[in-house]
Amino acid sequence: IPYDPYHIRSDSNIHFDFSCADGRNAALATLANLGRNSTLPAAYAHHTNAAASSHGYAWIAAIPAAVYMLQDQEVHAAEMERTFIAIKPDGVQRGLISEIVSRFERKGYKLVAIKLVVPSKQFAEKHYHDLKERPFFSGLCDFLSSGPVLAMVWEGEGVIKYGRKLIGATDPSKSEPGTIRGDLAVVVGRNIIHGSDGPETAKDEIALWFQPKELVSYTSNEEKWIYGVN
Ligand code: IDP
Ligand code: MG
Repeated sequence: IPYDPYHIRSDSNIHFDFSCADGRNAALATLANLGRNSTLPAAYAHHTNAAASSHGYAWIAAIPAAVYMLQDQEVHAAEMERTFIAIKPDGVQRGLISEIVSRFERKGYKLVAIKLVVPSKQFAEKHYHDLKERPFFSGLCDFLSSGPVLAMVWEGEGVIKYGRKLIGATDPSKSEPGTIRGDLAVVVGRNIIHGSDGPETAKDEIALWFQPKELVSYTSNEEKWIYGVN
């Protein structure tokens, strides 16, 4: 399976890979087999309950709900995106890890990878390759590699764009109050946090900082309360 950070991976330690259409088909096939002579549409119907118990298969009554849950999860997983967020050495040294992590958590995003690393300067140059023509490039890379960085991947609907909103403008003197930089930083050279600025950079940065197996796909208990349409 090619690496794609936008998809829940099938090699994770959870039981179902809801993003995979094959997974659903396999589940439906299994349900059809379990229902023996009953057709699949009958398994969907809410009132299989009576039919099921008259054949001594009361447990089949649980199947329709399971089918609906599978479908919901699958639709949902298709809309999920992931972004790379890093707390830079200034944020780590200032003890702002829990403050920053909690803002993403409380919003309703899901943490799918996290590690504390001291990147080399060469690695920092790769991360900031877009900025290599800028006068501050070398100093910026020196700084990023000067100490521990908390590297994370967060997942959620619209997390790339809204993650940038939570972070605030690049220059903290212009960041709105209420944003991470607006509330917790003062100058552009020490703006404490990095966030991917679009789908392509998110994909590249996640691949640069994390191995695919470090991304953990799981269903959070809260998801059914964070997402939904009425
Ligand atoms: P971003 O972090 O908001 O995406 P970028 O323009 O991608 O902003 O710049 C990357 C990082 O480079 C910034 O977060 C900041 O640490 C640093 N930086 C940007 N502009 C300046 C500058 O004018 N002087 C010094 N450092 C800068
Ligand atoms: Mg940037």
